[in-house]
Amino acid sequence: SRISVIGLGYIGLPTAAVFADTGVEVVGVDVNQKAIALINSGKPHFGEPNLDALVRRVVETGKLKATDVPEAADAFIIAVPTPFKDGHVPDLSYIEAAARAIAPVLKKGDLVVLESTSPVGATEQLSAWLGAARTDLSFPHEKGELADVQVAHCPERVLPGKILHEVVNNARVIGGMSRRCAQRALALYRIVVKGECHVTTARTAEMAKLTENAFRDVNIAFANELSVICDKLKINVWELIKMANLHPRVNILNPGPGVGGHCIAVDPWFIVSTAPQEARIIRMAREINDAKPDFVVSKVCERAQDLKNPRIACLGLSYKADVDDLRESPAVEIVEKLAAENVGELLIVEPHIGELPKRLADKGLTLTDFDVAMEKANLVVLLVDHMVFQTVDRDVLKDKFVIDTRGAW
Ligand code: SAJ
Repeated sequence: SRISVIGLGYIGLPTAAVFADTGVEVVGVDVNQKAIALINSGKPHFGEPNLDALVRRVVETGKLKATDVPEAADAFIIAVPTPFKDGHVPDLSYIEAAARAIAPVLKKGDLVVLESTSPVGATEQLSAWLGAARTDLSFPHEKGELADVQVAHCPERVLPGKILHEVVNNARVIGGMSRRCAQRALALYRIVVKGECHVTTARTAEMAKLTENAFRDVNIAFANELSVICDKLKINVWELIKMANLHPRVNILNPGPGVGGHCIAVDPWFIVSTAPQEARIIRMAREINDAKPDFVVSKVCERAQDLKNPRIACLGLSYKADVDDLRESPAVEIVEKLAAENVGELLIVEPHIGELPKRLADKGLTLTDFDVAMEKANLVVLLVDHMVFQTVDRDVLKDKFVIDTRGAW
């Protein structure tokens, strides 16, 4: 059998490679020509532990190839972005484009699985788009007739940094448009998944994924709210949380500079947009976490005012430790705002990237080497708890003001 993965990003590429590694023939489809060329030369176009070796292997054995033109397959896995538009409304245009792209090569009995995190109802919408696109092509009298392809939703749940382990070992929720669709998808995932697989409806699977990320967001918001309260009351929030967590039924997460990444900072809005009256804690958690970067900016500005010539080392730009992903990163937002406030010289350190994103480079900012930054800085702001920062010799920090937004030091 032949599998096609539509969208070769953080989820699609590892998924395609893991399937290909079992000996299945996999065709990866993407619109990004640069990514296609890199993958076909055996290299991933982003950093993820152990992905380099795997992609090289499956490209060399000919089991994985990348292209921009969809080809016939027995199963299609759609792993395209689902961002939101203004007003936090989900943008399903990439799913619609994927449906249109594969419609001409779909044949009766094919399986189409949506992996992208999606608002409730998106799988039904995908099914309708596929039906419309397919009837437009050759069977105008069958408008809306979908029974000949099987559609399911199996949301990805992998943690960046541990993708290859989690793609195989995590439990999966598999929601079908019908029972038969779910069973077909189950058989597909069984090829690679060692974790438990639970079969349900597409709507439940959609909501399950959103619920997981909203749960984490609400819990991080609780920690972030505590950090702001503790700042006001002059209490060390890290010590406080450590004490509270000694209770057998309390498990508070870590406060930080805000919540980033393309999942937790986005997905809860998909619940809010479908149930705006009812989703109250979920909306509030988003607002609390989104307000945290401004809180950090005001703390840095306050500190900088005490310095004659503020030279501020900003350590880390990625959305969390030990990844190179800057999407929705609170650290990027903080640095951008500090630059706009003109607080002083900014020394930006991010060992995981080679160049600054355009929005920062356009402000005249540049990347600085860690040692150079430490030599110059009189104020150090730790934004990301990368291992390389956690393990620095604390001596380099003496005689400097330190703002540790992660509690790593
Ligand atoms: N964060 C904190 N405090 C914490 C934990 C996290 O401030 O105690 C911050 C991180 O620094 C980061 C953000 O939250 O900015 C999110 O990081 P994360 O490690 O919690 O999660 P992601 O976004 O990398 O991956 C999540 C995972 N979901 C859950 O753990 C419920 C992953 O399993 C999902 O597959 C992924 O979202 C996704 O793709 O949806």
